Amino acid sequence: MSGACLPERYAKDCHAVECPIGIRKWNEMNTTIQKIHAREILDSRGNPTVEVDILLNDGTRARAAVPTGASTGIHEAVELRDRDPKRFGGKGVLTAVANVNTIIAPALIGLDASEQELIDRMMIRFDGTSNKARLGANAILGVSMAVARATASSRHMPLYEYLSDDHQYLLPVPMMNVLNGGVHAQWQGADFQEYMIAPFGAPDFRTALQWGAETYHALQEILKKKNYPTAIGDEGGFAPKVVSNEEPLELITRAIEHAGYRPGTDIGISLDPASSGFCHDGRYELKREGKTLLPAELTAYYRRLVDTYPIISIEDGLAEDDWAGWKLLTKELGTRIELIGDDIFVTSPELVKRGISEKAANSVLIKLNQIGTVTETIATIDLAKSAGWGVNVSHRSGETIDSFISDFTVATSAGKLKTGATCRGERVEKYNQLMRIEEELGSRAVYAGRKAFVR
Ligand code: 2PG
Ligand code: MG
Repeated sequence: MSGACLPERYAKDCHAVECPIGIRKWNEMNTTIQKIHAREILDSRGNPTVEVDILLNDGTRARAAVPTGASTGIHEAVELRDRDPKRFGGKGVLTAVANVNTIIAPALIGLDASEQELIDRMMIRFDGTSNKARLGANAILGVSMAVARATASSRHMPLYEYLSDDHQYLLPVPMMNVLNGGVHAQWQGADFQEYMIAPFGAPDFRTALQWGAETYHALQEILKKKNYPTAIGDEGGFAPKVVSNEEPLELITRAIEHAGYRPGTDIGISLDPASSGFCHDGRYELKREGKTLLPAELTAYYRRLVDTYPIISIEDGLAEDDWAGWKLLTKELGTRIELIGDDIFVTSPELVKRGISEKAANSVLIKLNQIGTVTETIATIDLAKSAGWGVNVSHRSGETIDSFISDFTVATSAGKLKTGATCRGERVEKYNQLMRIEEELGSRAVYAGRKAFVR
């Protein structure tokens, strides 16, 4: 593992001290970490999550907050919860907070925050487990993101610029989840969790967002006319009790047209059935339709949807451990649309490597908290890109107003960001941050558009 000692270039006039794993620390740089403090805050569902503050030598202060999922993959890095039934139904994160304040902070104070990889590797080493179960991915990620943001700020750089290797900036296609189902709508509506619109035909990000917001409002009108309630789900999309999993596709296609755009040319549709949530013993139960399907039957079901509607990608069409099903799906539809692995890959380089060699998908979903550090997340993105796979950065269904992923998506030129509907402050803030970035970049901003999709 790299990072056993600080690089030679730091061997200057600094005061060296020994930290628990033998890494020398330096106390006289602008970006030297002076203080790290974590606390428990609430996410957009009212559940606890971790927030981390950091103070550098030059007085720079930065903050980062960790998102939390609901349809979490079983192979994700561990989100440490207190399991104390007397607090937040067991969902408190005081243990993760204490791990930052009493284990991670004392070890990192005195280190240079600009050594992101070294710091991330150190935390992985302190944790010592393969899935961050000891310190918690929520504890580690909070520090990892805060360290990056603080360094950017100390250097008077926007975060997207600091995180970028090549200083080429791609503004992502916003993947807007306008209709919520599955666990995000308490299983009251569609079995499929997410129906997203992707305005890839727009000339720039700002216009894409406008098209998406207009389509969202057109959908609201269509739902009202059908006497469907327009209450929203966890990610800001509407959560009507539709009659089938296909009905939302009809409604959304109509909404795109009503808003004045061409389905499939201006705006495409993306699905995240999140099928691990309705897979039992290798069979997929579509309760809305009273059907139980085998992987091959579900694949045929998707094929018909792809033939009928302007679908450009399907995420988690099959369940997290159904590798055989994934391979079949990729064989059947992989030349036509993006097949994005979320629960099956959980942003892990090892699992993505397996996916590439077994041709089990052609695209990956990227969530920082599934793996737990900024460094590992970037490694997974690089790996996917080197195989010609699509890359999709994603929020979690439980979010905060932290817009780290907006800068992160631009910096890594991922090309797509899914972060909910144009509704709910914690979702809209991420889109607004992208508009600010696009404005700041001016002519250096390139909108990813249709090319962001590998198929
Ligand atoms: C997903 C995510 C985000 P959750 O399945 O892709 O939309 O949901 O954060 O609940 O895992
Ligand atoms: Mg998903």
